[in-house]
Amino acid sequence: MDASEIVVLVVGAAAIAFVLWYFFGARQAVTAAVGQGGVQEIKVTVKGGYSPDLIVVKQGRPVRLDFYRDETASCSDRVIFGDFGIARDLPAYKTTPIEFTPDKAGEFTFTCGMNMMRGKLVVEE
Ligand SMILES: [Cu+2]
Repeated sequence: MDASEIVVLVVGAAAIAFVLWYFFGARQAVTAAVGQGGVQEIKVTVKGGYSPDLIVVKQGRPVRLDFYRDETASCSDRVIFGDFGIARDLPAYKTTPIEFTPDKAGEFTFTCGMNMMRGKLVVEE
């Protein structure tokens, strides 16, 4: 094996590591903080995506997701929780609270109106 082959191997391994990190490591699960009255509260920033995009809550307790939309791009002007029958407009540079009580456990995707931006709500029993 000469030097150029070693370089190719190292660069290849680094590229694979980057791809794994990008798709599997970048997501950070955020567990809702329980505020007054036992409401599980999470702030979500909407800017080219949802941050955080993986939210963990407990089943059967009220949840409040405060969506702050930090952009005017029309893609994100609506957020949809299809499994919970929720669709809400998100005005730009405003916080829109979405309140509901998850009555079922599981993993539920929430999306923008075009199904392009995605996040996941994990409801634990
Ligand atoms: Cu969109």
